[in-house]
Amino acid sequence: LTLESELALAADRGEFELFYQPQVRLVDGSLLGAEALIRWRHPARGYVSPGEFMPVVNTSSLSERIANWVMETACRQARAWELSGNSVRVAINLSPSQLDSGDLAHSVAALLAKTGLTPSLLELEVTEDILLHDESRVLDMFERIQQLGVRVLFDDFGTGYASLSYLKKFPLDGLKIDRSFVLDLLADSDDAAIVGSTIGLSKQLGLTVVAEGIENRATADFLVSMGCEEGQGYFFGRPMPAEAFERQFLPAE
Ligand code: G
Ligand code: G
Ligand code: MN
Ligand code: NA
Repeated sequence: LTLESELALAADRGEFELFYQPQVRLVDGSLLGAEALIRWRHPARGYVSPGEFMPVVNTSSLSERIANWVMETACRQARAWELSGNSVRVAINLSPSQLDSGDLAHSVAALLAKTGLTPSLLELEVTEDILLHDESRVLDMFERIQQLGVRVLFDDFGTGYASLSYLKKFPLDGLKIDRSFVLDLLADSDDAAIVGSTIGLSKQLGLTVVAEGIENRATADFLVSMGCEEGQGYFFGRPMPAEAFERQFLPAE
């Protein structure tokens, strides 16, 4: 069996799950939202991480099917949390296929209508590679997505293709500072310079800035001292199943 046909079977059998990692307000650790991250619950191997299978998914005919499943599952979860009185923003990672095939703005609008989710509780994370696609089409699509009230953030900011001029052109609500700049922030003065400048730039442009890869209190404090308000990382919580996320982060009813 090739990995691709194994993945098709896994999809048929419902072996994919979304894990949720908390995103918090750095000053007090209060919950703002969650990033949805796919896992494959393999019957023999246990949880398989997306790094091992998403590259295959993304270049196969399964890509659109799994991307749609991720988007729908995340929206349903966010809506369930909203109905229980918790406004948890849920962020999903877009797959390259979602930019090429069909009209993403239309699918997002349909999904919001179907689930009843408040649009501002949905966030789309896009990597800078998005800009390698047909530019005017992508810009138009994201303008319509943003007009729906859905938030759009650049993921892994600083590691990809974008030049700063795209920050002017692209309809954007925020930037996620890649964890490669954050993990060693306290020891590496180059990282500190890059992170500090990115925070300043974001603020000047009126963008939200979210730091990823925060693994300890001292890093969180340093980010706060540089003016970063939002963050995510193992210090606040690892990606976890929805039920564990609820137990740990949402008040009991
Ligand atoms: O969860 P983890 O750190 O192992 O994720 C590894 C990579 O897989 C990250 O770059 C993340 O953005 C990506 N990834 C996780 N879940 C999804 C998903 O649902 N869709 C897409 N396209 N990528 C995902
Ligand atoms: O590419 P993207 O930013 O979507 O990837 C998210 C990935 O980052 C997830 O696979 C998640 O497991 C990982 N991650 C989240 N927080 C931390 C952290 O504090 N440290 C490290 N090393 N990885 C993290
Ligand atoms: Mn991400
Ligand atoms: Na990242």
